[in-house]
Amino acid sequence: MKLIENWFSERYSDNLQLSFRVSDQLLSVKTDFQRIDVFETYDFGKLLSIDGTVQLTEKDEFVYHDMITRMPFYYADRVPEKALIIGGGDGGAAGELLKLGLKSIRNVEIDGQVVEVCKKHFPSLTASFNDPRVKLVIDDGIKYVRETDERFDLIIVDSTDPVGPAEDLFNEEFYENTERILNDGGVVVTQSGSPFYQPKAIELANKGMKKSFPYVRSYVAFIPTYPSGFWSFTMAKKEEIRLRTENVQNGKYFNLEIARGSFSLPEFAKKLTL
Ligand code: AG3
Repeated sequence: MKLIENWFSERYSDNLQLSFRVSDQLLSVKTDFQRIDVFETYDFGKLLSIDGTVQLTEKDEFVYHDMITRMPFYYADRVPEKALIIGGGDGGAAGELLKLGLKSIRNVEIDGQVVEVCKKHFPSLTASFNDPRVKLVIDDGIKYVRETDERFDLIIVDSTDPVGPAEDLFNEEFYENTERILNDGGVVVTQSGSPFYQPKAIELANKGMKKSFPYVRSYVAFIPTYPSGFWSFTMAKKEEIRLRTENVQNGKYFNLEIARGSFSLPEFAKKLTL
């Protein structure tokens, strides 16, 4: 008989947390940048946590990865060919971009250990790194966008929350550099947190992007394992944000109604974007 129950909790504040009952802790490692843990949960499959915050679970990663790739893909003026991913060491975003037919994907992850951990525990996501169209670079994304001369049609910022190593991925200098290396008609997108619990993230993304881009909009998705289950992303363009509706491939979450409707924000969230 099992007497002890084990739980992993992401703490939102001193008074609130989301807990997953786990059957096993598969790994815990402290890297130069952060702490990485992998748990086997009962309800969501394997769960990857960084510094105590849920990054992905096997059961609901499809929502996040659909929405951080398909939205910018179909809101780019032309079919994107070349993409830059900042973060995304699990390979999930790169995998979705491969499905969409991207010709070249540069994935710049700061922490090589994230990639190693995910290769072991989430091999179906990291499989994208074996595709010759994907080039994985272990480097600081902030420095990378500052120094590169290459141009991209999509720039996807798949980062942790704006505290710790990812903080500077939400500032004006970073967005200014993304503007410089973004092809005309292209899209920059970032995850921008829970409008309810982390209003600062969506505010920072909107303020920062607006300094360099004339068109900026936030959209939302239902991600049950992230704080509040109501998550935002923010995209920026040099041109008007218009949907390409020809040959749209649905994802497991994304479809045309979602493409249009996910920009509909409740009033409290809309205020954070102004
Ligand atoms: N990166 C964004 C996760 C942010 C979650 N925040 C939190 N749980 N407080 C996801 C990585 C997936 N490629």
